[in-house]
Amino acid sequence: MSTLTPDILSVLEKQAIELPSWAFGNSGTRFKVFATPGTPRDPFEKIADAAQVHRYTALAPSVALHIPWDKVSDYAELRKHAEDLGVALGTINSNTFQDDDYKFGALTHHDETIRRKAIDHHLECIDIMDATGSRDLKIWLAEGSNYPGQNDMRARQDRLQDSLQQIYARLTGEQRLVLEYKFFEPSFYHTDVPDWGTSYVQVAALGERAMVCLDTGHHAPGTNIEFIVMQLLRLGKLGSFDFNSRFYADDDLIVGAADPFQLFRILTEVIRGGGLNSPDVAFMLDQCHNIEDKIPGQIRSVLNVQEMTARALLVDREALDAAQTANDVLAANAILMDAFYTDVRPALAEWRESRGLAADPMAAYAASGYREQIAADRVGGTQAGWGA
Ligand code: LRH
Ligand code: MN
Ligand code: MN
Repeated sequence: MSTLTPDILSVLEKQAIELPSWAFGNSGTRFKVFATPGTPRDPFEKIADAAQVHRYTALAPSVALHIPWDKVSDYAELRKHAEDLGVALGTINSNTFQDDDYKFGALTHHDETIRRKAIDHHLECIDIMDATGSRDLKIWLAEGSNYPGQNDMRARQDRLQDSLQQIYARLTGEQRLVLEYKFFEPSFYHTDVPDWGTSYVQVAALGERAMVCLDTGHHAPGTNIEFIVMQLLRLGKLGSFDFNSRFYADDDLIVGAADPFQLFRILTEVIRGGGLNSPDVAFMLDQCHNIEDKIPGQIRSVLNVQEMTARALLVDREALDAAQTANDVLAANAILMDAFYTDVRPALAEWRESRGLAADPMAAYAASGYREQIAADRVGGTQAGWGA
């Protein structure tokens, strides 16, 4: 355990990463959805699979739900099922992107009947939060336009604010609203919440319990995401992350797979801004496993976040401050790179064992027989929701 000090390990011990229920369903592209044997057939089975990830990593104590993908008749029963398996129900994600009525907008729609329906969907999500004990309502809007002149962009911002105010007013106690931005897709010309600035403007006008959600896959290529992280933390408005990684667009690949260095840089800013293990900043995954097995895909993902967090915790802050103050460009850069290039995997494996966990969670899961069991037990597993 040479590289990781007791101080660093005690920070790592508190790390919690929320899993998305939809990562356990079959998903794919618009070209093909490949089925995986053993795919869950309902939300109860998705939660059972998520609990496996927590069992082998101690990193994933909660599961986010997507409504209506995870609609059940009794949310108290679902909550009890989760708790019996050692996990909690987390963020509730609304969904206004798969209903014909929302073709031209939902919370921004000029037709008051449709806008009302979209607001009511969010109020129903908050009812669900009351039953599940969830704190956060996460809103991502697929709204926008494809052609210049198609819509009055400004009027849509005004209607969005009005809709969000009605939703925000229904929150009680510790509940929060987090608004996720995405620069394009499914709309291609304009998106109503395309960037962190728009999300910030919209949530700042609501109040303290409204925050921004940063999905790492939702930026133009080359965007300095860690700068956005820094700024939102500085403003006290970074509510949550949707972690994933991408090569080209919103690929939803395993976090840290495409660009581990970017993940390291993001986590370095999270630590710098006091966002690590802070109750204000929820760490979530938002991923799909199109061709790989889902449970190991999620295990790999949370381990990637843990590894890059450990490396970011190794940054010698004092030395870095001194180098920055001295305008020693190369020394400052070298201090960061020293931490990034430190292989923490052996130390983490040793630490896991010392806590009664398997040194290699991937291997332990593979040897457990769970995969074979669910493949035999479950027939006709569900799609995650995309195109469903
Ligand atoms: C949109 C998004 C959003 C949805 C999820 C399934 O691209 O990132 O968070 O809820 O994907
Ligand atoms: Mn997302
Ligand atoms: Mn996305």
